Amino acid sequence: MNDLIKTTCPYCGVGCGISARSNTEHRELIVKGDESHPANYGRLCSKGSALADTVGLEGRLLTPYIAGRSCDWDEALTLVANRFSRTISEYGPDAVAFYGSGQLLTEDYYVANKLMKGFIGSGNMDTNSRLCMSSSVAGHKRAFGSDTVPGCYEDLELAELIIFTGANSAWCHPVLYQRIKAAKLKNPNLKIVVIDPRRTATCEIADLHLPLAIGTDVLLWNGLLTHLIQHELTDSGFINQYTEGWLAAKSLVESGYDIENIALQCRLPIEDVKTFFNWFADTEKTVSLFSQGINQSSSGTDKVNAIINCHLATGRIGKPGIGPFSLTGQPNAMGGREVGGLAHQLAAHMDFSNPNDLDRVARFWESERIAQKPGFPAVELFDAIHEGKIKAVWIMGTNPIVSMPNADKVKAALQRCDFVVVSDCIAKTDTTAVAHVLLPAQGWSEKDGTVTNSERCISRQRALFPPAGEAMPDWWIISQVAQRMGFKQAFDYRKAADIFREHAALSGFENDKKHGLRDFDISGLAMLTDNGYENLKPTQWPVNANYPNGCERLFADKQFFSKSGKAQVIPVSFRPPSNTPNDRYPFILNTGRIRDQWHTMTRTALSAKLNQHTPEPFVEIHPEDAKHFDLQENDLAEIESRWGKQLARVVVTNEQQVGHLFIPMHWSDQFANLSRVGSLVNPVTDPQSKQPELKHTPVRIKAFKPEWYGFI
Ligand SMILES: Nc1nc2c(c(=O)[nH]1)N[C@H]1C(S)=C(S)[C@@H](COP(=O)(O)OP(=O)(O)OC[C@H]3O[C@@H](n4cnc5c(=O)[nH]c(N)nc54)[C@H](O)[C@@H]3O)O[C@H]1N2
Ligand SMILES: Nc1nc2c(c(=O)[nH]1)N[C@H]1C(S)=C(S)[C@@H](COP(=O)(O)OP(=O)(O)OC[C@H]3O[C@@H](n4cnc5c(=O)[nH]c(N)nc54)[C@H](O)[C@@H]3O)O[C@H]1N2
Ligand code: SF4
Ligand SMILES: [Mo]
Repeated sequence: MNDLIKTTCPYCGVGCGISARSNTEHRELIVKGDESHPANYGRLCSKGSALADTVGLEGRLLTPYIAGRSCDWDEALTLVANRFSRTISEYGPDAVAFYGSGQLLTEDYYVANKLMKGFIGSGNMDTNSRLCMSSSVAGHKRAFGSDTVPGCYEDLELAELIIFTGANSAWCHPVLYQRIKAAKLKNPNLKIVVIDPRRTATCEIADLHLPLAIGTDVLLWNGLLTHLIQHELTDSGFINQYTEGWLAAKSLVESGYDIENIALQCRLPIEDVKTFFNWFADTEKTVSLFSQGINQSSSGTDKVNAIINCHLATGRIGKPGIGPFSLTGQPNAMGGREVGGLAHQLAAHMDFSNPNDLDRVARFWESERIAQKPGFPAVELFDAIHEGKIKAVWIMGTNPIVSMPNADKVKAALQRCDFVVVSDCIAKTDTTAVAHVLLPAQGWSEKDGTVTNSERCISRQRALFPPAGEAMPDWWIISQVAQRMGFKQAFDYRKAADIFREHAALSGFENDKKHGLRDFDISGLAMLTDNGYENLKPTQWPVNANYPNGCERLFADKQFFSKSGKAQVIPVSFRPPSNTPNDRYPFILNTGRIRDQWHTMTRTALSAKLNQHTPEPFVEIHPEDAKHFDLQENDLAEIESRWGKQLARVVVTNEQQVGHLFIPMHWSDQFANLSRVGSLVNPVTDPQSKQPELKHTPVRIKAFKPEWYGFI
């Protein structure tokens, strides 16, 4: 075994540190939690612990391919560069697009974004983070003037009330959940509230579970704000000095959000709603954790602001043990926000909405062709491909034929697109199946770079093995194409450290009182030597002259990043989801995750240990509904929406509410036909964030009788 190497887990946004020993000859690996890493202090969950099972060469994409034929790098890169250049010269820059991922490293992501927005000159770079974090991004920008997650993990151990809302952290952020569980054992005063339509594993430590009707979060939080106002429990000193918009928000919630009405519409017992309101009112040290039950909604941005409003109304932000806290999903969801992976962002927390930002980034990149307007967000991007407006697309580190809503349309769009390039580590996925060119990317354990977790902590991922076959780092692949498109100088990177330094320098470029302050500033790392990068310890941004060693908690000084420097209370009113159940589609389909699988299972399915519990797609249904629709446990059921169809095994459980179904997002057509839940999911999006409503689609369900029964 080789010497110990420290790296970071490639799964969830907790961002656990790993200490690994590898045997490069046999591609064997021993992983342990890194005891010195501030995210996990040595802990790992089932997925992190099983990483050694996923690093074999089986199923890997080992060489580039053109139209199913294996080829060398030069031929593939030249073809990609030529086809993109030709499409741009014939149809303009907006006829091409990149679709990236929060599973790319910061360095990869930075280069992809720079090429599309800075040099191709189109805003058409979006990412799977649109499906994941964009409502939080939009909510933070509205409230703080910046996309800031102010708190840190330590706050969870200092809190006396933790609210999990739309977050099943026991399964999705397991090490954070374990930290909270340990904190509760130590501090019996710590109360836990779970707000989730399902009774999830997270409820195991809950003192109160509020199984609200899907999509009604704004009602509940506006109800809380009303309660705080009516009982004079707001912090008027903080509101007057440090916020704007209070009166508008206050007058909006003063009618219609009384507790009886809230309980009725959210379908919650009034006593439980009262308990929640009283606990919040009485507990200064409150952390509100939120994730996809909040973000993936047609009112996702409003849900985020409804939560933040209650924190601003009570001055509960920027203090130890206190704050609204958006959990990031992917290992580098936060890094993607830093580099500007979403189609409306530029880079380094600058975006198209500010002409000064546009000019600044153009000067920094020394580019004369920087895009002038935002590109298409994910759902519209695939629609534009379907309509033939976008004629060449490059997909990197994501599997949209499985993970997008209205996924059959996404598949059809890619099948009819003139030129589809896919960079992946795995040879056979639903998306690689429709690619004209496949580019083999180095995966976790081979690639080198940085990721940023939910608490803004930048950690290194380090190579443990030589690359699989001819796989190359994503940043190298993108830079090589850029160079062949004529942008040699701007993409002449030799190593990941070169890119990191440039990204760090941009974050500090004209980031001052004179030009306007931006929260994301790691200029303190811009001069990092190669050796310094190699040995970089986990560090929380900002890292600059004020915070040379990083900063745990933002907004301690109550300075926000809006024009006035004040936080914004945003008046939000409840809007029900646009597609509601009807006679034809009487159920609401909710979707999400299970403990032992990661997304579309390209990696976790390689581990026998992780696979053993749930071999097939399943649908959870309440016993009453099962009875009414004549479904038994283990039956095969057909679930159908206006958009598509899926087959799944029936699981009858009281954890579901009557009228709701739950199907995990993980299965793809690599496992069986009609396995993708994305086929069913409606493509409705939030008007601000353009994030799709992945947790609310009207569907129907019936027992599936295979046709061949009829023939026997
Ligand atoms: N095991 C595992 N862990 C993962 C992942 C994985 O694939 N597998 N993926 C990672 C990624 S990318 C992400 S984004 C995170 C996601 O982490 P989470 O957001 O915690 O996971 P989800 O299961 O998508 O959804 C959370 C909960 O939202 C609830 N919900 C649905 N609708 C509503 C609603 O209207 N209101 C409220 N309050 N709740 C609602 C659902 O019932 C569900 O239990 O997990 C990360 N961690
Ligand atoms: N119905 C429903 N749909 C959802 C969700 C939901 O809750 N419900 N959640 C949404 C959310 S939050 C997310 S984040 C998405 C996730 O959805 P996806 O991003 O589509 O899912 P993954 O399976 O993680 O896809 C990652 C792909 O990148 C490859 N890969 C891994 N590492 C690398 C690398 O370093 N380089 C390259 N080039 N490729 C790599 C993997 O092999 C895999 O094929 O799904 C979204 N879709
Ligand atoms: S909690 Fe997340 S980051 Fe930590 S080991 Fe598990 S999957 Fe990896
Ligand atoms: Mo995500």
